[in-house]
Amino acid sequence: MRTGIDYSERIPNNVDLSGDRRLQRALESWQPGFLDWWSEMGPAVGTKDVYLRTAVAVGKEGWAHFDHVALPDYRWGIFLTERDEDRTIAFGEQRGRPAWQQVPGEYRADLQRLIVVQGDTEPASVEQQRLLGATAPSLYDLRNLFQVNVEEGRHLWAMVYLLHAYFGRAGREEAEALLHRNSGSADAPRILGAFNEETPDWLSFFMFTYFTDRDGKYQLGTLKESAFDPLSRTCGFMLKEESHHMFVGTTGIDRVVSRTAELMAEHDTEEVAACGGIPLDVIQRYLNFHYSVSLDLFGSEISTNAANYFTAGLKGRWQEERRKDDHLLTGDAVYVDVVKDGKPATDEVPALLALNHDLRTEYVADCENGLKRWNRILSEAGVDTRLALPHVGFNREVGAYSGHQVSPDGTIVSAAEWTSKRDGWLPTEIDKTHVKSLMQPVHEQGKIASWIAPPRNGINGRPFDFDYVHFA
Ligand code: BYC
Repeated sequence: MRTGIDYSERIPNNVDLSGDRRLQRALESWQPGFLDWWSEMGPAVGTKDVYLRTAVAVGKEGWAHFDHVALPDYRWGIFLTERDEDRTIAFGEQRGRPAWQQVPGEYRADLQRLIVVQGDTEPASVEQQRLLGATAPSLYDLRNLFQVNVEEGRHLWAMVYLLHAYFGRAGREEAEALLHRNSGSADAPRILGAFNEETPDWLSFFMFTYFTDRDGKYQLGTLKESAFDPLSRTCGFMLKEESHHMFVGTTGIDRVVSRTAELMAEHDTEEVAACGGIPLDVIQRYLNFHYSVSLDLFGSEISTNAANYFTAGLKGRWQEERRKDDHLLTGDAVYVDVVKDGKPATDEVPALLALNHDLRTEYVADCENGLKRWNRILSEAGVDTRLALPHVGFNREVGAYSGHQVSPDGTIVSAAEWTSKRDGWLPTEIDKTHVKSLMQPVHEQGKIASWIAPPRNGINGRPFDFDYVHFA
């Protein structure tokens, strides 16, 4: 297999597309629909060019090339990590057998479903972020928005390739449907809840890229373990790109928190709204919202779907090969969250049924790292207030806590108490209006909006005041 990527091809790829004329033609006939979708749903801001990262190889070193690219010339391609001829299945009933290069008939429907759900999230996030370009706080941030969006578009290509190459006519139909569903649409919404929410401002964008893209990291990590080798290799390469998206979220929230702390010190007040900043309690409410809707993306704590996917070898656990057990889990039991007698409690259940809970637990521990960072920034600035993750049961619509009203500290409260306290816990209309009022574009090189600190470093060794974007 070639590892370098040839950009003179209509669809750059490292899967020898030209060796399969039928598949190549099928994907070429999907391409115009994708380009129409991008021009209708991609970033709504006219640019001459943007300083973007493009994948040029899939190896460990030097896989990316940075340059100014005119968006009409941007090329989305199909890139899988290199094939390991000796790869064996790491878990489930077929553990130890060679990884599958084709889809076994009995798992066709389940694998297709997993790929469609994964594929559906990618264009959804681009749709959600469509209007953000008009209010970017700096050229650096605008460039990052474009980077995230073009790569989400590429991740759609990744799933569409699998659907076309391995799932026949049904796969081609699903690939079409991926372009027809739309985030927030009443008639044809995206599949998972969080992807139908709005991302109307940059604080939401940073929260989304911190919390929701991080679900992506964990879900892709489990699909990378899949016995279906092309899916595993596709997700392996997507994960490389994904880490920049989470970096945008992590450092974006760093910079908002820093600026808020700076304004608090300068004006000796927590009420920084009047000084053009975002108060810490507003940041906390945005965090509560994005974390809780992202937790819903893990499905129910107890899930026969997840058990079946695991036993069949379709979807593993986070870092499956590092786990010290039999990778079958038939005799194991674990504790999961339940609600008992009106209180959050735990119950012992077969480990196989608790795999969504297992993955969510890994995710929650990872999310805590962000909180540590942001609280360190506050502490170093001499601010006593701390940000915190709300309880996992807070504001949930999927799983054990759905149907219960849980406060951020984990107490189950009455519907009346929830309603009376909700405005202290989730973003209010006043919060959103204030944040929106701050969203004034800053398009001057080296300048930044009032509500956010500049980044410590630029992209690819460039300074913050680099000309990341040229406008049309
Ligand atoms: N919304 O056994 P259950 C990313 C459905 S993000 C709506 O509880 P299961 C990205 C479920 O489909 C990562 N429906 O859960 C981030 C099932 O329906 P059926 C995306 C939901 O199946 C940022 C029923 O409820 N990738 O990459 O174990 C930017 C019972 O299901 C929801 C994946 O999610 C929900 N939240 O797990 C860009 C990986 N939750 O089948 C990109 C692929 C559950 O009975 N997907 N349901 O009709 C999966 O592994 C699983 O489908 C889920 C659900 C983890 C989502």
